[in-house]
Formats: sequence, C-alpha cells, structure tokens
Amino acid sequence: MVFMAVPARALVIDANPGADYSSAQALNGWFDLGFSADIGDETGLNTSLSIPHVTVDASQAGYGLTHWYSFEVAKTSTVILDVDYGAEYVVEDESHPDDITDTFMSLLDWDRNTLAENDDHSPIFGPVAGAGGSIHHYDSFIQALLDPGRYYVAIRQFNSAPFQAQNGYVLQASVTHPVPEPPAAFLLLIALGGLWVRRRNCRQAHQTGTCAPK
Ligand SMILES: [Ca+2]
Ligand SMILES: [Ca+2]
Ligand SMILES: [Ca+2]
Repeated sequence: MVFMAVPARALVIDANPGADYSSAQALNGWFDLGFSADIGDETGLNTSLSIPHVTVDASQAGYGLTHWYSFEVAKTSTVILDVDYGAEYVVEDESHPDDITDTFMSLLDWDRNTLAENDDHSPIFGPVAGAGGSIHHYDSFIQALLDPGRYYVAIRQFNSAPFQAQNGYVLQASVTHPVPEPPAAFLLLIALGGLWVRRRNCRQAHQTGTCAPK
C-alpha cells in the first residue's frame, strides 16, 4: 500500500473577499492538515501536519481598502495568522512604491474589538515566524490563544491605500480546533502520509547520512 502526502488545499480569492465585516469571507469548513512548507508557528516550526489550517490565496484579490475574513473556534485554540508572499522583494530604501504589498493585519472578536494587530514581523532578518513564504518583514504575523467563539481577521495596506491589482498576498490561517474540525479518518490518513514521506526522505538521505533517527 502506498500513502501519499496530502498537499494543503487553497481557498482562492479572485475578488474582494469582504469589503466590511458584514460580508467577511468565511474560513469555516476549509481547515485541513495538508502539508505546506509555508505554514508554521511563531518559532518557525512547521505546524501544517499538526494544526488544521487554510491557505487563502489572495494573490489576485486586489482592490478594496480592507479585506475581511471570519472564522470560528470550537475549543480554546492556538490561532496563527501568517501573511506570506505580500512584499515579494526586499525594499532597500524603505519607501513604499505602488507595487509593494505592505500588509497590516488585525484580529478582532465578533463585536469588532481589536484583540491583536501587527504591521511587520520582526526580527527583520532573523528566524522567520510562520515557516516559509515571507522574504520581507513587511508581511504581518499574529499568534494568539483564543477562547471558543467567532472572530474576524482584517487585512489592509499599512499606508491605508487601497489594494491594487498587484497587491496580492497569501494568508495562512491555522486554528487548533476550527469549525468543523477535520474528521478523524482524514487526520489518520494525513498522519500516515506524513510518516510515509518521512521514511521515503530518510531512505533518500541515507546515502548521505543526513537522516536523523526518529
Ligand atoms: Ca509570513
Ligand atoms: Ca508562512
Ligand atoms: Ca506591514
């Protein structure tokens, strides 16, 4: 029997995902445990196989002052909101030309009280929170512990200028206990797939002696 690693699926946004909170793009139902090299916690540890997540591809979303998303937490959860592929090259002079995406992200409760917000993630050139996906500290990152309930994520440009066609980004949203939680059988398949991949990689790395024993 051959197990294949299940890649993370993406919720592709090709229009303004929500111009205000009342039309927020719901993330419920999109969370799974597919593998992605770009999903991780604040230490940079890859969490794609351990924390349910959704990849929101807003690279073609464009337009609008603020993009709104909503999600629900079933049980007390670690929540990770990780912007990737926003600022796609290093801005040497810290200016903000029109083709630079410089996200500012807020996490709000259902009454729209701000719980956390982040403009740029520091350190600038140190370990990168959220694993892969960001090459510049302009991309935003929030990690929080949330009680059960409903929440909003609002993403805008740092300078409050409207998103333009070239101002795309990817939002990696991870929730320990999302709504609905991925079914147990799917979790088992993912775990077996991950085990198969690790064993395959170990076999390939054996010749170079780079595979650490588990
Ligand atoms: Ca990131
Ligand atoms: Ca990332
Ligand atoms: Ca920023």
